[in-house]
Amino acid sequence: NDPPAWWTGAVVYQIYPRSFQDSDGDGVGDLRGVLQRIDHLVALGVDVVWFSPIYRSPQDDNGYDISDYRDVDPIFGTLADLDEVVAALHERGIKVVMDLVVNHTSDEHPWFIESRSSKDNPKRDWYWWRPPREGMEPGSPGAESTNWGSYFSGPAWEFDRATGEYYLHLFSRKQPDLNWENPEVRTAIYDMMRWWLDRGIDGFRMDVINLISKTVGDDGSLADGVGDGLYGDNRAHTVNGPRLHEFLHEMHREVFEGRRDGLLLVGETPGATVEDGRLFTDPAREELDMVFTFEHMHLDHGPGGRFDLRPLDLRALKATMARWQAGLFDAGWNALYWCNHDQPRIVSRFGDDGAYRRESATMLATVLHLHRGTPYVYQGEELGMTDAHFDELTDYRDIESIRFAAEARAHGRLTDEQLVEALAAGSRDNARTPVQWDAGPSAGFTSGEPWIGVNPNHVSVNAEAERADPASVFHHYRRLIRLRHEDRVVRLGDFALVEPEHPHVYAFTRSGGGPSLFVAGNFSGEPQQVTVAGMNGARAELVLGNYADPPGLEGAALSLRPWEAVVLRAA
Ligand code: TEU
Repeated sequence: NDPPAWWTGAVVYQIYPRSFQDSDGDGVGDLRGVLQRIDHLVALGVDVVWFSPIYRSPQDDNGYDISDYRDVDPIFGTLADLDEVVAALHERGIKVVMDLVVNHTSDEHPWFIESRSSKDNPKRDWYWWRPPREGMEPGSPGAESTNWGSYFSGPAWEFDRATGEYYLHLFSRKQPDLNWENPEVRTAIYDMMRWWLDRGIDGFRMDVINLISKTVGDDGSLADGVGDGLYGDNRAHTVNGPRLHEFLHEMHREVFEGRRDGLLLVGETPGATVEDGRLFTDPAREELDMVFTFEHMHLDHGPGGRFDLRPLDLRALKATMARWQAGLFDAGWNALYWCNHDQPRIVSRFGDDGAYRRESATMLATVLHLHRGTPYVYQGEELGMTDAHFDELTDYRDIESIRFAAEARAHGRLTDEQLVEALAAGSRDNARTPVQWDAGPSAGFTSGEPWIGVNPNHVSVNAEAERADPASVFHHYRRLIRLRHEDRVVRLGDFALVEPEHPHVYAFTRSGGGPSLFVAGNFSGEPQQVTVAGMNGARAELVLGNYADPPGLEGAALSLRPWEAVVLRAA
């Protein structure tokens, strides 16, 4: 990037509005609640806010099922409220990125209501409709036109009795997939995107954007996935489909041409490899600025995926992150994250949310934020918020978790006890408990009955307490963000792992464009040793640590306490 794009030195904060701050006592967060908390964002020092969807929606998948792209859902407020929030953030130099969910709509979107009304409706081909498989009883298991499974359990096809055909939904049955092969669909989406840019927003986070191109035969046929079981797999046929880059480049031309500067375009790309990442983010290709990879978020998945978490092998994490650092170094850019609304809280997942919550949360933050890329902070991550640790199935709200539990019970795969354990480790609801603002009732999130349980540890883990404690997770994130703003090496320096085979220490250097940095994080509750590289350890300056006193440094030999993080700068 020459000169480097503005987002190479930016930090993005993700707000999941329904769990951020409630202003009207209905127990669900809303836009006027965001206005109450802008000082928190300013104190943290973030440059961009990304809002998870606030559009009109039946809320089947908490807003990722949109029924009107050009209106705000009443539970979040009004378009006027949104304009006020955007203006308030812009006044403070904070950009606003909206969530773009265009792989699918809600089944209550007028487009789908028309499409399903009859086989010859002009919008029939705006979605994926297919007759039952030859010779199969309509509506019976296996009659679907492919064996594709939904990401939310069960088949990816729903039988529509009125017209005797199935429609495709990679997610819930209330989220029918749009047919991007149809130019009318693409035109309608580009119109909507321009409408949002005209309202002054600063970019988009594009939901599962690499699923929009499906592999279709000349005769319109879709092929079975290669996974086993009745509803085998859809990833083989819906990830990075044949026209994906064509569509993204067309979108870039139709929507962003001539208004590109100052925007942030980040794609959510499950299943993308580093090579895909280069194709998406090489500026010369005019597609996206950066993408969220999932590779590092699947390293602790057993065969059962997110509900079958295993201990993390740190060497695998280091290798994956280093591959993405190297792969996008000379062309493209990394989005850096541990947390979002779909992932368990990182301090519970890769750290220690008990005795060493503060140390492990700040260590994890230091390691991530010192990589080359744009860091994303998910609401509450800056407080070291932990998983929910729910102990009842009725505590859960997320459709993915609820359907997983229903399927697992229906097939007797897991006992209820095993199910509670699986969800407690892997459910997306771990990230969706209300932000913990203070030690008061409902953690200051709502004066009403919260839509989902508030974590009882809010009495000690909360923004008010952390703002008052200079050693808190909050202030550590604030220092990391300031360091990125101030130090060009953090922003653009080369990345190189140190002691890649060390099973418990994540160490690396950043160099070029200024004094080199050496970063080390102890991913264990035991003392560890590592050798300082890239500088004379004895003369290095301690830029940032997460213990009150400096680490043990004898020459180049660095001793790390449990979950200790250290950033050294060459003299
Ligand atoms: O997530 C897509 C996605 O990859 C995750 O849902 C993941 O595949 C799933 O949790 C399986 O473990 C995006 C949004 O971030 C998510 O909240 C939506 O539910 C989904 O798309 C559909 O819009």
